[in-house]
Amino acid sequence: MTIALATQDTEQATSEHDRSFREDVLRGLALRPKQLAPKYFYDERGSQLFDDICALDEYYPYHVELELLPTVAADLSRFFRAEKNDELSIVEFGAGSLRKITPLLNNIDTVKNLTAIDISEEHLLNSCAELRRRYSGLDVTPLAQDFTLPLPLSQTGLTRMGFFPGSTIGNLHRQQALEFLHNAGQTLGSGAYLLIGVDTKKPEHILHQAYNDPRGVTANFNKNILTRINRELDGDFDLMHFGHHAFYNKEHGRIEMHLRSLRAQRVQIAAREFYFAKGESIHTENSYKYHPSEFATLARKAHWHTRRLWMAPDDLFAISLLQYKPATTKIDDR
Ligand code: AVI
Repeated sequence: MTIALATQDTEQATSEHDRSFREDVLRGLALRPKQLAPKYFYDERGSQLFDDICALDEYYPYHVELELLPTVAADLSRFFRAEKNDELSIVEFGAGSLRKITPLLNNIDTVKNLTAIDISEEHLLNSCAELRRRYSGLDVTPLAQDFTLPLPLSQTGLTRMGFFPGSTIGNLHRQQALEFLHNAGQTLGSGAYLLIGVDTKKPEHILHQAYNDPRGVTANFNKNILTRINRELDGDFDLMHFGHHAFYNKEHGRIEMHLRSLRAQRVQIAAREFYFAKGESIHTENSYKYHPSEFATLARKAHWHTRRLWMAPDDLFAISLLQYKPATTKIDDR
């Protein structure tokens, strides 16, 4: 049975993941400036905190994309009919709570199966179980893995469409984003589609509010990475002595999140000592914002061609349908 097999496979992946977590943390905190990879935010608690962020009015990317998706899905349904793609297989990268898939499943009646990939296993299994209850005819396979890597997917004979909502691609550096797009192309195959949500450049005060909510949910999400290090790597971070710091870096076109040491302090992790000067920060996340044309150029470098583009009101968010054509095959590139 697909689900049991996928779960078995993930056991090995989980221990590899634990090892790389330790190595990445020790390496990242030895760098100047210190840094931690944002993928490590998402343990069970971190995933829950991210869901809480999505419930905030200030965090517009979530609401704006969700409001746009039914229109996108209705257009897609027509698009695939016109392209004579009868049945669809969707692969969601970084599936999380699987809430964004609902407008697609409600509007496109040709989706036969869904492979949901996410690094947070427990959260993923719960979300998949819920989805199976709601869509009884849908074949749902969870894969608890790092979605940025190429994955061997079994052949279905159906038209494949990757789904990467939420502007999670913004959390990757440009080079990493290119690698992701390249790997997604390898995973999905030539001719496959990718529906991707990308946050846009916009007035700074909107961005600032989205990453500095007054209730401090984003601050807790940021600090949770320290709690995780304490628990999983025998660390002794005192969360009271670190502050959340998020700002828009105009030169790089990205929101940066940091954890700032509020005093000079020493921290032990996995029997190693790290010194923090007062005001020194750990860079925990980038969230790149793209003009749609900037993103189309990036995607094309990885052989993904823009077939459709939907913009949210006030250009607050963009959703693109890309198609993968790695060789010389010509496609309609409107
Ligand atoms: C998951 N990702 C797209 C979010 C973002 O906006 O970059 C993560 C996040 N960080 C702080 N708030 C939300």
